[in-house]
Amino acid sequence: MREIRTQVAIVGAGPAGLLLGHMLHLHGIENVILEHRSREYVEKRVRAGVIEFGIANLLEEVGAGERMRREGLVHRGIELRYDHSAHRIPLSDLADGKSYTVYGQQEVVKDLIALRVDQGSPLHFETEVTSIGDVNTSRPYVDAVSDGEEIRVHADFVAGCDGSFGASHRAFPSDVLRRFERVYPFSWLGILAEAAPATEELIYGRHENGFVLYSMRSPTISRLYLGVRPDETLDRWSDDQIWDELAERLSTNERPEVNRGPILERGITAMRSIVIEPMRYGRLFLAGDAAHIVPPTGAKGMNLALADVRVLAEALDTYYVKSDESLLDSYSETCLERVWRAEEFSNYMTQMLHPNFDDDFENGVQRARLRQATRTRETATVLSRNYVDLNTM
Ligand code: RFL
Ligand code: PHB
Repeated sequence: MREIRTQVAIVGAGPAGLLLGHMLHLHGIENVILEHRSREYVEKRVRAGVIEFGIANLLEEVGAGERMRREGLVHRGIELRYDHSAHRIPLSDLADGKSYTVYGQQEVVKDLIALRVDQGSPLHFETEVTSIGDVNTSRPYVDAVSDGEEIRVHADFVAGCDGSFGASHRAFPSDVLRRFERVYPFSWLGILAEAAPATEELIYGRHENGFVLYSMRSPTISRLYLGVRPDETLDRWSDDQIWDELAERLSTNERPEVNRGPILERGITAMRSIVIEPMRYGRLFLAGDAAHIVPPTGAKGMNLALADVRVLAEALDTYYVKSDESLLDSYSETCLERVWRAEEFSNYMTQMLHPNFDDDFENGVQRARLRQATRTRETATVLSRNYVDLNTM
């Protein structure tokens, strides 16, 4: 077995693990990142697209925001569509002038990997972490396998940034860990298409057939989603059926519908809310999707992940500089307060925009919520603040 010694072992090279590695590097803290997948796979995985105001500033402050500032699309509002009419929420006007940036998660990941490679810091792809041990001692370790070779990384701390299918939380004893979960009775069918977006701002729609979202990645690439049944499969949808359904759900009396084009990518995502408490056990810290999942309706997942890492990087720096463990001790509590706020907002957006096919009372409540969000300044203000900057306000 090959043995490596470092200060912080990081499991996973998603946005959370990569930003943590970079911030620790800036603080002069040695770290090793272990990633199960290949570099190519990680850089191509199409996921989130919305970056909050404060998180965009964070990326810029740490030197990882240059291309995002150049190529990202700055948005100041969203549109809510229901009952065949369109209502703009002027997010920036209602949230102290703040805006959000549309920039693909895989672009953030590419930028962070490029920085890491330039710095020459260790980042091992195709290296699967199989277990994490001794986390309740001052010498935890991480075991991994790479191309048949076994590796043990000895570290002062372990960061579990291994996402929703990760295994790091298994190192928590079962009587310590609590898991809170809600499964929603729908999934999202998402497409990435080579087509100029027919809208300048994101559109979230509630149609009697289901949820719809019009998003984008660039002036020539659109990203759209349909709410579908939880057991839906892609083979039941031809390209034309997808476009027809999008057009129908987006139709209003006065607006353009969709611009069609070749579909580059498609996928189905189940919708869940999960929180794991606590986010720390001994010297193992969870961050990002490894600790919490939100349904994508509030666009919070990546933002939450990056915000966790900011707290963790500062806590580790304080420990190494001042031998002060107080921020490590408060890490879980500090993060969980914000995590539950994001869970609440994501749940609110999800429940408001996905019609319920079995419960007309619920449908009446949803439409009342939409009217309130679009007609009442106070409600629109809360929605705006949560949408543009929940994680750093
Ligand atoms: P990731 O990105 O899942 O990265 C975890 C990494 O860990 C690796 N891994 C392992 N490595 C080594 N050994 C093991 N045993 C390992 N097990 C796992 C994995 O290969 C992976 O590379 O987690 P991270 O860093 O916490 O980042 C979280 C975000 O990816 C996630 O929250 C967002 O994508 C959620 N999300 C959105 N978030 C937003 O903020 N705004 C959005 O607009 C938004 N839209 C979305 C989304 C997620 C979606 N899907 C597909 C779930 C839209 C969709 C459709
Ligand atoms: C996306 O562009 O992929 C996107 C945008 C907003 C969301 C979810 C996903 O709420």
